[in-house]
Amino acid sequence: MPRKNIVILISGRGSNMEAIVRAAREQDWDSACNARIAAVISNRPGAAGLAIAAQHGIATAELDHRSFADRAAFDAALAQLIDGYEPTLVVLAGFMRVLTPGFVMHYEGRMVNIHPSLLPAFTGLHTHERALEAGVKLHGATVHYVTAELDHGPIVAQAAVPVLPGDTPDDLAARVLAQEHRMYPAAVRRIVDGRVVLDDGVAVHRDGAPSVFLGDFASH
Ligand code: NHR
Ligand code: GAR
Repeated sequence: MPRKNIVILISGRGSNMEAIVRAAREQDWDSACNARIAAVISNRPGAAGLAIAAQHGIATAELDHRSFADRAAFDAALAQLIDGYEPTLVVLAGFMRVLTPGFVMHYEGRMVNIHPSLLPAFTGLHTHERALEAGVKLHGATVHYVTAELDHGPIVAQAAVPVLPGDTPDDLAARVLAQEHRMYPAAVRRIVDGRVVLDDGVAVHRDGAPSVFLGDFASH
């Protein structure tokens, strides 16, 4: 069977990408599920995550969205770059550009994102700040398939954390991020293993594998 290639798209720090790369190495995805991280691509030149990926010996590429006339032109070039790696799965990890419907359709059922909220609450940007303003007591992150409608695709897994009195957006973001780093590698592996299937717009875990991740609630 041909090797399953995972292509990760980032825009910045790349800590979720790094968590996936580390899990792939520690769990030997190469032998365990015939999968490898084929490339890490950033739309922002010099993104910190690119250096991390390179240190792990992974192919990297930069595609600056500012050098393209419009979103469609950027997305066409991005798809060409990605398809050079013959991806089984495209993973958005802190990727900050909205993707056009044509691009999304091309990767339908084989592209996932991690969004820093418990969807369907708080789609879009500045989620931690908005969660604090809304006074929610639970917050978290969601792994979902990417569809044309922003942050609305089928939900693969969710991680919940408590919101604590006095939290700043940064405090909350850090608590959520720790759970993202547990959840995203596990979710990607399950998808690559074929253990997640889409049934009428709902992601179903075939072996009952956990799709819920909980932060530390012990003291709250
Ligand atoms: N594209 C589609 N079609 N559907 C989704 O669900 C997508 C997507 C592209 C990215 C990630 C998403 C998130 O998890 C994601 C999901 C960027 C923006 C945004 O408004 C919104 C949501 C997400 C990512 N970006 C600005 C833009 O004009 C730029 C902001 C910036 O550069 O800082 O593209 O939250
Ligand atoms: C993560 O919290 C991710 O959920 C969020 O940005 C952070 C990226 O961190 N994604 C979005 O906000 C997408 N709009 P990372 O680059 O260290 O993985």
